Amino acid sequence: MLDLTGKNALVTGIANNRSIAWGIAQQLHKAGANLGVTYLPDEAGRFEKKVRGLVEPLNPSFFLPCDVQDDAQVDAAFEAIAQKWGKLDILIHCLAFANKDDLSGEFSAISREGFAKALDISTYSLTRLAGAAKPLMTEGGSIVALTYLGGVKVIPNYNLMGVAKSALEMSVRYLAAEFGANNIRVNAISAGPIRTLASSAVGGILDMIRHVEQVAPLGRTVTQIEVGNAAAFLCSDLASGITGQVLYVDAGYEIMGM
Ligand code: 0WD
Repeated sequence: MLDLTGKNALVTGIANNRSIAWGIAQQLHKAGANLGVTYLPDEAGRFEKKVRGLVEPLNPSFFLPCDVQDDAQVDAAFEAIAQKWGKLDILIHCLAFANKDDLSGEFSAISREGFAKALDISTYSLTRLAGAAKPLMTEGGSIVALTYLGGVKVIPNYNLMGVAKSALEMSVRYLAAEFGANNIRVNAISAGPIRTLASSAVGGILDMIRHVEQVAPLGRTVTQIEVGNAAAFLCSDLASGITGQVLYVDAGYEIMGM
């Protein structure tokens, strides 16, 4: 039933084999989608080498640098997608950044620069990428962004990223309202805590995971593959009536009051 054969899917945010985006890429591939991958370039080329080797078995149609803070790179990536595929069906937004100092300590100490950078990379980038994807989604489409409970409730140390995720979830709703006329659905997955490069910057991530293991109805946190399965569902025709939603993939933690 879940079939993405012939769908062209752009996956952002793969940093290594722990990345949630890697779990999503594998499950989209398994469901039959053609993959295109963008990575965050750095001067030493570390990411490029690592990520290229990782995604090779999934035969991506292209592998492109795309720092979402750089408009020229975003435009070049979508130009390349238009050339290669003509149409795009799926966009996965799976990236975020905040300075480590802004993920601990006093919330009121967050700097103007730190705030602007975190919101630019983690939040505005969804709108920027969605705007670039829209003209290529000529047969409708599905956009999925990754969020976290810290955008709805106060989670110790999540601090600035909580504001970024809150704004991201609202961006999902505004984009869904605008894109509905083009049959483009926009949703978010709110994932439970998973050990990754990005989450290691959040102070006490292991304590968060232990707490979830004690409290969540399923008695554990989730895996990248489980998030990937939910993303594949949201991108498939099985979810054709779902847009503007935040789907919790968190072993049920969100329903608990204590
Ligand atoms: O517990 C978790 N890990 C959760 C993560 C729970 C709920 C949600 N999420 C979200 C994150 O906030 C993010 O939106 O999932 C998404 C993916 O995060 P991840 O898989 O935990 O983290 P990671 O594997 O580090 O991938 C994020 C990547 C970056 O890695 P680093 O660690 O180097 O920042 O986002 C990319 C980069 O590859 N990235 C960028 N990509 C393009 N342009 C940029 C940028 N400017 N900055 C970071």
